[in-house]
Amino acid sequence: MTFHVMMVENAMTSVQQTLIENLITSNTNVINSDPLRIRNSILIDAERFVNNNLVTFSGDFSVEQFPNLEVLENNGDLNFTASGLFGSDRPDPIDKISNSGTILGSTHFFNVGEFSNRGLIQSSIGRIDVQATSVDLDSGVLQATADITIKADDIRLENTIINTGAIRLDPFTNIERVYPGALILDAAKSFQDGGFSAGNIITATDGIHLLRLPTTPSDLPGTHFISAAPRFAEVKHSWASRDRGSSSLGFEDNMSIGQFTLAKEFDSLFTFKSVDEEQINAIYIESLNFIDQDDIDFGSGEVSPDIEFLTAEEVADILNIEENMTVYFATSGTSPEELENMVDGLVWVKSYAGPNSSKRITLSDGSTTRVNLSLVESLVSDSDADGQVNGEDDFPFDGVQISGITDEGVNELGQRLVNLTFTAAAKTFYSIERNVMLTTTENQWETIEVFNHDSAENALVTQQIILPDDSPENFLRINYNIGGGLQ
Ligand SMILES: [Ca+2]
Ligand SMILES: [Ca+2]
Repeated sequence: MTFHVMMVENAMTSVQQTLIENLITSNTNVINSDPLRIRNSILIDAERFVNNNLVTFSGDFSVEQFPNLEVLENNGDLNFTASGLFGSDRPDPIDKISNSGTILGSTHFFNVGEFSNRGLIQSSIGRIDVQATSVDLDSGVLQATADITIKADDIRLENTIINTGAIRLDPFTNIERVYPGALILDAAKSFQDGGFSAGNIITATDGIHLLRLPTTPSDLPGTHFISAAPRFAEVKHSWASRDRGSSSLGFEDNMSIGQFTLAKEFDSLFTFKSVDEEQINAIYIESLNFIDQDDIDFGSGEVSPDIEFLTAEEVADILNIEENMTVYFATSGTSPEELENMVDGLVWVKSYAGPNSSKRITLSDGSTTRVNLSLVESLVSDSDADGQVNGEDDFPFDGVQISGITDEGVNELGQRLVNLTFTAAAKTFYSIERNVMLTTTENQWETIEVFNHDSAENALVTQQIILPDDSPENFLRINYNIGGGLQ
């Protein structure tokens, strides 16, 4: 006897997941578009494996399950309970891994030619180690409960999130527990971050390291690094940038950073050091901030709106910059003048006015210019030396007022000497310029003397200049760099 069943309205849903005992496939290309829950063993003997749905199994992802894998494309969920050994357990790397879905395991080791992650790769217990020729993390998320190492010829970030280590609430004690994770970055040839608006958020609970300058160095203006330190713990940072002094040149093709936030816990210590003891290094940060860990969401990098930045005294307690390392910054929520005074190795580059660190202001002649944000808002610096600090001065960058000019006669070489007296601002570089006819154009002003007022105080100074020839008329003016420095 035979029954025929006719479905009039097909609205059936499955109520029980199907478990597969053993899965064995063998083909050059294997493409999965079904949910595969594997209970016992999986063997995918393919050169190219594409997962568009769900594959879940126990144990490792290793050469035993994927003996001939050259290309892995994951667009779905790839979950396993133990380690992901992606090419790291065999002599040759896997040619290409591209993930736009989710890869979950306890820990991951990648040894790959071309590695790209637009999805999520997460390790629930251990580290993530990526060794590849090229690493593209555009729109991808990497999350590890321990260290993350990315070592490649070329690294590219854009709209990328990397969470190294974790801070989680312990459900039993209701106390936040920190899982330490150090981030190690090592790009041999190039390291790009997608530019100023790239929106990369990179967090770590056990320090951040850049092991070398790539052979084609660039900068990371669109990347926000957030370093959190556990209670009573020291976290170490090293960075391979060249030390170019307090100059905006330090921010050009030198792996400079858009934002760096240090988030402290009770009695934590942040140490910055050079990559090794043989070299002198630096790190250039546009916006460097010091906060309490409670004021930041560690995973997303979101800062509480009513944040209070640490005082310079508090920063001095948590920051340790070693001998052959200098931390340069352009702007900070903590007073830069006080930071410079209180922490050795911390230097404010007030001459730098980058996208994260500047403000467009109008000068008294109506023209506009971009100026370092902390300098404009400073309640300590008086850049035009008119007696009003910048933060309270409607026009903080007025011209130099010359209060005295005297003819000092002729020297033994027959050159005329002139003394100029003016109020010089602290740590500011001046150029004294001459023109022989006022009707001439701007480019006929010539610099005849440069003068660096290196004192930390504004002061009345007298500078003697030598006129270079016996021109019957001499017009003199004094210019200074807004920002004070040479650049
Ligand atoms: Ca002023
Ligand atoms: Ca003024």
